Amino acid sequence: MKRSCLSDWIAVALTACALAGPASAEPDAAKLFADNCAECHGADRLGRLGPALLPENLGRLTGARAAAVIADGRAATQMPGFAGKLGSDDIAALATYIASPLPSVPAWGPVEIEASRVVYAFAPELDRPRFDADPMNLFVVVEAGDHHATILDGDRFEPLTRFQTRFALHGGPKFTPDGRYVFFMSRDGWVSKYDLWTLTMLSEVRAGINARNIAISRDGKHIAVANYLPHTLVMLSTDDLKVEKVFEAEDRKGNSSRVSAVYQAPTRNSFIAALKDVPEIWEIATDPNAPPVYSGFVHSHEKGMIEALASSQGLFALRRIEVPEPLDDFFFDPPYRNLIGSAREGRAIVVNLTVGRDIKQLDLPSLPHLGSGISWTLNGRPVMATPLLKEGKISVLDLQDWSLIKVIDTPGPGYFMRSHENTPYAWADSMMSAKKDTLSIIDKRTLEVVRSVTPEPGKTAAHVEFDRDGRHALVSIWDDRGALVVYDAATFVEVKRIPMSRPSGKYNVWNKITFSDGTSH
Ligand code: DHE
Repeated sequence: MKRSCLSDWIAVALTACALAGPASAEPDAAKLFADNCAECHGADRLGRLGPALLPENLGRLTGARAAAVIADGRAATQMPGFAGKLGSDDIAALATYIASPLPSVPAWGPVEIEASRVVYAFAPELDRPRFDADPMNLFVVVEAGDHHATILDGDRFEPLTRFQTRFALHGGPKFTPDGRYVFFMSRDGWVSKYDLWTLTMLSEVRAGINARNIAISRDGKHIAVANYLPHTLVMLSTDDLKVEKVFEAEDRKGNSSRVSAVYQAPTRNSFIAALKDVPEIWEIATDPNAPPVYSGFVHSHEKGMIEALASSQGLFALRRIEVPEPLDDFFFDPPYRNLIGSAREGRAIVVNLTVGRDIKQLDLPSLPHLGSGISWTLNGRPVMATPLLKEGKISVLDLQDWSLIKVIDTPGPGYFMRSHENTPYAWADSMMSAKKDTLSIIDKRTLEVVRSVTPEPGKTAAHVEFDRDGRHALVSIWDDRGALVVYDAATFVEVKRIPMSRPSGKYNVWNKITFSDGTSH
């Protein structure tokens, strides 16, 4: 009986199979990952030799783009192509798998951060650099194409060295106040300390799983790391990258949040961070004798009243400022008295840091990219200009009454703006448009576009940085076979072209450590 039942079942199953045609099993993406990817990218997808493969870290590298990298590999990296080994269904399944979020965010606290430390070298005591170029006029150039950085002599425009970085550096590297050390951050949360005087990588720690940006304190002793994953703001010692404190990013009711960005406010001796998912900004004292404001008052929107703040004073004392809505990125006025932050749908919110509350809401024509704002003085009044991310426009705002002075038209939406105290011009790109190859040069006195330059027709031109005295503007041709193009900042004539692999940002030591008005801070 038993046997006949079983044979009946087999017969039914075989018939069903025959009717359905050949079996078409779904690829087992988890197994494919374990067999082919885990060795380099980690069984947990958090990265090992290769980068983390998480949606937060991959950014726009998803879908067909991710499948193409899996199939063909990545030039100039250790990522091989899998097209010869895996079929297109397997590759598509892997692309989908790495774009799916992890079921839970793994712990990444002080223990994990400390365990990640890599020490390559110790910095020797030196009076001067081991080269004869001006250490104050060096450029650090991030080459995103093959994940390298070049250190460039800013007088001769000759590379001093070029070295491999962590995968996908993002945001501005930050310099110690003496200009000797520079800190890089990768989207995977690695913070790397590099000695510019000996041209040596010193040490690295992984401060998060997906990081946003870093800031350095006024005294150069502390680094703050803003993380998306996990929801933390991490304080590291710049000396040896040891963990000093990990703040869980949550509002006073305990709602957890990503950290949008963190910057140094030098005149306040503090870090200011915006939280992405809750309407709060934080001020964190980097002065062991933090001023009384930290035990002062903060405005509470919820309670509609001024509320006493029960916070301790001293190093890393936290001051919470409630804002009407979460801020994505922000910009300070030159005295660091106010910040202007971008909220949803093109709204910008001005927060006065002295009184600790918002004082103005502005409706800008479309989403402002405030992190790229620059400031200068126009007819005796401080002004700022910021590109808009969705329209070919630049908004110019009066920083005293926050009125919109002018909207300057450019050929298309752009991302970055730059100027320098010693030039009357500001340079802006249109990198997110059909005119991605063209930069607009704006006269800061008349607010008119006076020239445009196209370093290489058809190739994206973006991110400008000036040399120390503002005589040259360096522009990236954002292509795997790109270049850094040096222009005379007065005549707009090309002076030199240095081949590079998708150079993205470039950062001049002097402009950064002096907080030049024309550059990002
Ligand atoms: Fe950036 C800076 C956020 C996408 C290249 N970018 C920054 C900073 C923030 C930020 C908060 C300021 C860091 C600092 O200076 O400390 N960037 C974001 C985003 O939210 C966004 C839109 C989405 C994301 O994927 O993170 C984003 N950024 C990009 C890119 O797609 C760019 C063009 C290419 C890339 O490398 O990823 C890009 N971002 C840059 C660069 C800077 C930057 C080159 C440094 C600018 C500077 O001059 O300081």
